[in-house]
Amino acid sequence: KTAAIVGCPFMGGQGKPGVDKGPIHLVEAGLTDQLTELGWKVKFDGHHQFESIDAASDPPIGILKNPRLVSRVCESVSKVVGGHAKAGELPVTLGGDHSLAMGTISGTLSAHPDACVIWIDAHADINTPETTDSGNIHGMPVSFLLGIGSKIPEFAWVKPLLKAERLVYIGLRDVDAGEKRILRENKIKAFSMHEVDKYGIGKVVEMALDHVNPKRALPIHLSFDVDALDPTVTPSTGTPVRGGLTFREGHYICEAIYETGLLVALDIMEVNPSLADPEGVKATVAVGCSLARAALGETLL
Ligand code: DIR
Ligand code: MN
Ligand code: MN
Ligand code: MN
Repeated sequence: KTAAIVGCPFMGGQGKPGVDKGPIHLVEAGLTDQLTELGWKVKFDGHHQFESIDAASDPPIGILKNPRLVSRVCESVSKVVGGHAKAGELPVTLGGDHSLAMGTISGTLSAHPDACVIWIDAHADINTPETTDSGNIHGMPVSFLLGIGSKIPEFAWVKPLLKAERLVYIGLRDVDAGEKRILRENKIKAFSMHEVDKYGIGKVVEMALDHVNPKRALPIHLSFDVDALDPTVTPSTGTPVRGGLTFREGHYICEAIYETGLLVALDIMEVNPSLADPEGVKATVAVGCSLARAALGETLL
């Protein structure tokens, strides 16, 4: 079994500098060796170098910021992740901002068309060009993958390969009004923090899997935004929201998905080492690594 680390030092999907340093910190904290310890053959050939586009050549489209840059970067990430997946390797993509998931999930679906997506986040990241208030594309990748919202020619490479019934969320607590309407209209299953409180994380993960993967037969792409966890656990992230998952709830999700034996791709996103104090940065990076280890088979006993 081989894991391929795809380091993506990218911040163009949002406005806070530093998130592009997330993957560098995760690797420097020893992630590759940690996964090797777990019995994986780990491939890491350096962080991906993305072409840059100067701001003058990349004016907003509507209010979408850095649209051409985000599109080109995600297209190249899609090819890299798809290539690893087709080679039978497990891509572990390190962000970088969550717009990258447009690329990682496109890549996964190119290799595993029947894959389902489990999206762990405080946010739904499902705004469309019509509903976005911020213009930050990290709040929009899911709508592009589903093919909802107006089509932007610059993103023509993104194929609407994800079906609404193959997507489930856990951890939501900061969902825009337009996003709530999209979730409702498309009957997308979401377990917010309210459901985590009500049922407990064990039951929520079971219900989430029952929804997207009833026979436990489909490949799983796990896209984990570290802001799903409470800001006391992962303070170094761009859009922290109080009332999040505990340390154990976050790790439980990863452990339970590993136990299915169906994981084919993992994203660890939105670690921003420029935010929070040094202890907070260290804690956040350590949690990014331990979530990845849990998803790749680390157990408590
Ligand atoms: C907000 C925030 N819904 C937006 N989204 C974030 O900008 O669309 N996603 N922070 O991670
Ligand atoms: Mn590579
Ligand atoms: Mn996100
Ligand atoms: Mn988020």
